[in-house]
Amino acid sequence: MTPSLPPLKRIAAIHDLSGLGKCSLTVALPVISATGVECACIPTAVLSTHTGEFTGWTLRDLTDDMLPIAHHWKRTGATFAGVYSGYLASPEQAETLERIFALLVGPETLTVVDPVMADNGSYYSNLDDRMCSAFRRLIAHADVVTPNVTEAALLAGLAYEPEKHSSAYLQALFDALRVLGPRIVTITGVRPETGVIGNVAFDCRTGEAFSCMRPAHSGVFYGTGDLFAASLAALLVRGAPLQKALETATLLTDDSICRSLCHDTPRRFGVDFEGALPQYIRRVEEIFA
Ligand code: PXL
Repeated sequence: MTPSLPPLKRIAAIHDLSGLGKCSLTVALPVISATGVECACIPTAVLSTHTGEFTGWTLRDLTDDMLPIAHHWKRTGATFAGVYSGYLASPEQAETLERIFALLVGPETLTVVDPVMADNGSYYSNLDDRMCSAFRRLIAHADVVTPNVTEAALLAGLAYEPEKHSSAYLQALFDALRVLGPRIVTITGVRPETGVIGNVAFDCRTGEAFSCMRPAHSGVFYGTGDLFAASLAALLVRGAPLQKALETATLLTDDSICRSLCHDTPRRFGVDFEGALPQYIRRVEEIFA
């Protein structure tokens, strides 16, 4: 049969595999696939659950396997339109990641670094300033970075603002982050006014700013940063314009939160993105129609 479709693009997703709790690879894999991009995975660690609101979780650090996986991939001749990294099991893994980037990133590869380390003003369990320093280094290799407000403040060395985020505050975060080297900075969980929450993006080359806001729901929703970053990475890899990618990734996140509220799913088990995927796929198809 003569091929009539363009070849599928491929992302290497480098993140932990938390078996239960719907975050990291267990959301990145379905969301990247639903965006029409192949998702190859390098797990940084295998955990029984994520580390928020669960106790007694198990963790197996996979540092020793990561580089051999990338070397094997390289030998197969596979190429990567995107490399997307998330949660690291240790700050030392950032060095392994730099070596993986050197192996897998070609001239056309989009690199997306989600500096997963903190939320709501504090570091996740077992993480500290050493992780922040490691991410500062890693971001020098990134085209796109996707911190939440807490992570952006830590990386920028600015105080975390728990309530409203003024445009002056967001500009200060962008100015500090652009110096670290990325081309696009997005910040998630931005609250410009009471009752409103959303995501913003800044193109460091043109100075253009973009935003997508939704009605806020109170409390913490685990895995939503991963959902957003995986969707944004896949949409940008497919060539979506930044504003469209921002909107589509934000709507997927918000729809998933709304569905969890409808199902009354206990927060620590993650958001119900599954039922939001059909509408998401329709939105993706419209972008590339
Ligand atoms: O969703 C972010 C995340 C990813 N991976 C692990 C986590 C968290 C947040 O708590 O614990 C293992």
